[in-house]
Amino acid sequence: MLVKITLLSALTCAIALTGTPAHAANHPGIIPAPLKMKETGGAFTLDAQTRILFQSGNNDAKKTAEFLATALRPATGYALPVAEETSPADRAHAIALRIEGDASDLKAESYRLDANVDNVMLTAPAAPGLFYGCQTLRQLLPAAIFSATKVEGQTWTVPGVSIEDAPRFAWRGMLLDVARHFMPKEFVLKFIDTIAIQKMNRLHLHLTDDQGWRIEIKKYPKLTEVGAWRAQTLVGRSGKKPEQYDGKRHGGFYTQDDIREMVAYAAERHVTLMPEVEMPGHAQAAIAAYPELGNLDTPLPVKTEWGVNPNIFNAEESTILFLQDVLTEVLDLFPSHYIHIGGDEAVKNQWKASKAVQVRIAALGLHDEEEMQRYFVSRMNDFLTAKGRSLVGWDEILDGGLGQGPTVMAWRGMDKAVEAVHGGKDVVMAPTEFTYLDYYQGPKDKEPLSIGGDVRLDKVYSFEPLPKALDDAGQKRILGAQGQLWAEYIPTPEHAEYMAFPRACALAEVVWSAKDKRDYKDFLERLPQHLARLDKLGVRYRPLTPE
Ligand code: TNX
Repeated sequence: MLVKITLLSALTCAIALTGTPAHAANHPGIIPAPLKMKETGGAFTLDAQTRILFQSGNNDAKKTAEFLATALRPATGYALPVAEETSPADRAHAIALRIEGDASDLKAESYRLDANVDNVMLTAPAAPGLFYGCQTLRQLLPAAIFSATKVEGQTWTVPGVSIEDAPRFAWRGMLLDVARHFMPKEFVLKFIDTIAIQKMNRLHLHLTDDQGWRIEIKKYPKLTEVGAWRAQTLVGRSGKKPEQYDGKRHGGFYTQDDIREMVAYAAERHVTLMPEVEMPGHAQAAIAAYPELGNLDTPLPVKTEWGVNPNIFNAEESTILFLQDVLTEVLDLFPSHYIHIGGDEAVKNQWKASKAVQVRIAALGLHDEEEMQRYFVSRMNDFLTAKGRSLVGWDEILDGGLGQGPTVMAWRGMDKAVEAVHGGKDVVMAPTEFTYLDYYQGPKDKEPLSIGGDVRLDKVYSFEPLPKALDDAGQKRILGAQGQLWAEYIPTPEHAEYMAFPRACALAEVVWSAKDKRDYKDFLERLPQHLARLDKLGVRYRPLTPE
């Protein structure tokens, strides 16, 4: 019996071994692909004696060493003490972290990693780079290192490598729409963790929309008492008649303490949380809470269906001041230099029909409703600039002729990015065609209901963020790119992960890896190893399908 079992396991083992292509086992599947990587032979083995050293007197190195130890302890079960390096001799059988070199611009995020039989050396000019070096080190270990509980019988080897790495773009982001469907704080933390593993550094939180207001504002409590809850939600696709609703109250919001916790958690992972407070459109939840912010005499409920919406903020001075009060609290919570004020899809019919708005347009000496929106945005721009922050808006803020200063998020196409740069603005690329991760990622009849479109993994991977129409100086104004997880048809965290991954893995490589390092075939060979990591993290990604 014993013999039989042994034979059987030997057989299973052999099948498992031959099932893995030889090169995959020793070709570390790092995502995003590093700038330069040389396999140098041999391997470092992490064991019960391994120490994590930080450069003497350097607090950034110490903090990063502690992050690394915390990341490596659960799966290994080792103590991995963090200690100050007193002499180079300490490095024997250790992982040693040092901060040195030129930290200007993108170099602050660069790092160098050398692993050999004796030790692992991680050096970077600044804390972010050192952190990314740690992320690469985690990926060089077996995928089981991402397990939350102790893994028995695993040898923790790091292949001998010499890696030099740095990002291509400074803005490597994801947008999470928590307004259409509220996502619990715990999920947001997990999402931050997952994108940080891929060296992404921005999470754009879409906090307010027609269907929900998700951030506590102390001065205006009804924004969440009323605005965070909708009576029910449309079932199925928008526009399908007869409309059907689920009859279930939906909502939720983050308290200011929740926000502080998320911001701090993200900061430890070198992720900046950028808040978005939408104006003047996508405002119905706020108007439901405070009807005086709207254009109609009749009260409005928090919206229960999807789509572009005529109910926008009015243009009164009191409304502008209300929103500046909101931003004051938002600025206290979010240290992000960039603050997003939306600006998209503001249908102007109510402004056209409103006597009060027309009076205001005339009094301000403006020509039309587009100029009114420009005025609205420029008031927010002045406000944010005075506070040392910078306004970001969707590319509609270009309509009506806004001056220099704000940063434009180009979603309606590459042309919008070119127009913005020619108008003297910095741009974050977010085109629907490549970065809308709420769009279908496979054949429509095989995928869960989604808003539409078709943005498959290869499409995301093929995205080139620098528009050809720009010269070198113009291309420097492209800060980077981000993926959009609009959540009309994403009701749960599980579904959000299904839509985000693996497409966000492809996007991470688009924004981090050098253009000449991008190779879709090679990415697909590395991807299964990365998905094995996501498995250990409990990320419910969309499995790869042969298509
Ligand atoms: C357009 S992108 C929107 C969002 C929707 C999204 C759905 C943008 C600035 N506005 O409000 O959620 O399409 O794909």
